[in-house]
Amino acid sequence: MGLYNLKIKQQGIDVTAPGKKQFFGHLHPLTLVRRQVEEIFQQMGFSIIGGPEIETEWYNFDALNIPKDHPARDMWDTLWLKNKLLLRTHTSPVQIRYMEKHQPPFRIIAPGRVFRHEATDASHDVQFYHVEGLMIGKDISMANFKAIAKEFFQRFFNKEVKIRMRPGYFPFTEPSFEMDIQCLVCKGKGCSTCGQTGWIELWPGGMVHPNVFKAVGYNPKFWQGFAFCISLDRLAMMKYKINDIRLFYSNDLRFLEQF
Ligand code: 2NM
Repeated sequence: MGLYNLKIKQQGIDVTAPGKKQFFGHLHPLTLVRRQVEEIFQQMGFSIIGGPEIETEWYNFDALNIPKDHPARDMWDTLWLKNKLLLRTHTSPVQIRYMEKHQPPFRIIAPGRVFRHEATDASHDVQFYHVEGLMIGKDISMANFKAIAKEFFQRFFNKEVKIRMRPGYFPFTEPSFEMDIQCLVCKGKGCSTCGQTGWIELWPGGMVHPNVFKAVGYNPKFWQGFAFCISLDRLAMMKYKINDIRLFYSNDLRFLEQF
C-alpha cells in the first residue's frame, strides 16, 4: 500500500472540506460586444460573413469606386505588404467578395479586424474592428436603413437613443451620410468622450454607388441598397464607458478582469 492510500486509510476523507477554488478567464469586451451585435443583426435577418485580412488593391479600393491616384485613397492610411498586397483598411472587401458570388436580395454583416497606418491616441489605434453591413433588394431605401439603425441601437443599449443624420462623403456610397447618436456618457451635455459636442459619430453609411454594383456584375438599374460601417471599438467604449481605445489591445489584466 502506497503512502497516500495509507494516509487515507488512517485519516479518512473529509467530504465536507471546501473544494479548490477555480479561476475562470474573462471574455474580452470586444468579443462580448461582437457577439451581442451579431445576435441583434441575426434577429433582424442578417447573415454573418467573413473574409481575408490580407487583401489586394482591387478588393480594398478599385471595386469600391476608389480610383488609383485619387485623393480619396488618402482617407485610408494603408499598411502595405510585399507584392502590392495590403492589410485591409475596412471589411468592405468581404462584401465585394460576397456580391461576386451571390445574387440579391440579401442582408449581411461583415465583422472583422481592420488596419490603419496612423499615430495612436485615445480614439485611434493601428488595428480595430469594423462591422460593415449591406442590404440589397429591388426597393431598399434610406428609410429601411433608418429603421434598422433605430432598432439596432434600441436593442444594443436597451433604451431609446437619440439619433441624427448629416450628409457625408464616401466614394462607394451616393448619397453618403454620417449618423450620430447622442452621447450616452454625458447625455448630450458635452464631455471628453464626445469631444464636448454631445454627439458621437457612430455610423457612417449610404446608398451603394452604381459603380460598385458594376464592379461586381450587378445591374444598378435592377438593384439598390444601403451599406454602413460600425466601429465595434467605439460601440464597446460607449457601452462600458471606456475612454481609451488602446486599453482593448494592451492586455492589461487589471482592465480585462472587469468584464
Ligand atoms: C463605410 C461607410 C459606408 C461600405 C460600402 C460597402 C460596399 F461593399 F457595399 F460597397 N461596404 N461597406 C461602407 C459604407 C463602408 O465605411 C466608412
